[in-house]
Amino acid sequence: MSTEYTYEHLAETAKYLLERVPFRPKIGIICGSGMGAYWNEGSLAEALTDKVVFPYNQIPHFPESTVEGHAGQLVFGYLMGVEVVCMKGRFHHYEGYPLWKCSMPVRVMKLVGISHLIATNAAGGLNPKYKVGDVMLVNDHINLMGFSGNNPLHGPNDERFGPRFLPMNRAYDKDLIELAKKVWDDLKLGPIHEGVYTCLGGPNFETVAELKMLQMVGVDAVGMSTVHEVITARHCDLTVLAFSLITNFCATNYENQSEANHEEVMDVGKMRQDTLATFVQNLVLRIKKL
Ligand code: R1P
Repeated sequence: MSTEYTYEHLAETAKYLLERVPFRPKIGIICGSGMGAYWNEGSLAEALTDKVVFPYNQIPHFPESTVEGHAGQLVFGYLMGVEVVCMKGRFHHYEGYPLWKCSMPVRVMKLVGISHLIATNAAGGLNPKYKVGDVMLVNDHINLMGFSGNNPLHGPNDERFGPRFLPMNRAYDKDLIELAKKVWDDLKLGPIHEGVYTCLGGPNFETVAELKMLQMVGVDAVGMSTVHEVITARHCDLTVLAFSLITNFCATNYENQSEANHEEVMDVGKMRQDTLATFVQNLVLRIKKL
């Protein structure tokens, strides 16, 4: 973590929030582009009761959302009676933020008391079995930006957050994946996938050659987030579940005339928001019982 935000800075942020929220959340939920980051009506954050809402620009030491139309709110509340905190919108590297800044809210959520993190994202499907609107539980990732040393944990390590060196081979909790599959099946929501996610820097979508390469190395879904948040979450010992909503299918040949665009990503998110909200509501109920 950069020395710009010390443990004390983030403890100050957590104190500010805790002084204004009458309960402690158990589960943190990052609502990405496919889950109401950009809209209110029908979004998961809207379903919370007894909400306490903090616009990001009013939280001490928090970055500001720069994506147009991006809500940028931290919402505390109850989901099916379970204490949660939702990030309504996240920070991306392409907005100009270093990765440690993109993922600092994960540390803040840890400091306000969460033990579990549910990270959601919108992603392009590379696995030919996937269809637009499908959900993929992330069972692993490839930290491509990390290959060149761009890592949220780069810089001095503060042991109060976690160790200098950390394993990542069990980053996505197997029990939570099984629980999520069971919840999905019990709700009879159709097929659900498990696969490998990767994050590129964005903001441009991928070239055909890049997508072909990613497919070759075993990537099932590609986006521009989540990986650095999960690294930061595992560093401070949070139990992690992540899933991708497949919002577009990646063109891996030059004959395909379709072009990825953000409007399509949001449209598919809106189309699937009720299903995903039902899924997450039932999931948090089950996690609470663990
Ligand atoms: C592109 O449409 C946007 O959707 C995804 C990409 O990362 C990018 O920001 O958003 P989330 O990963 O925040 O869901």
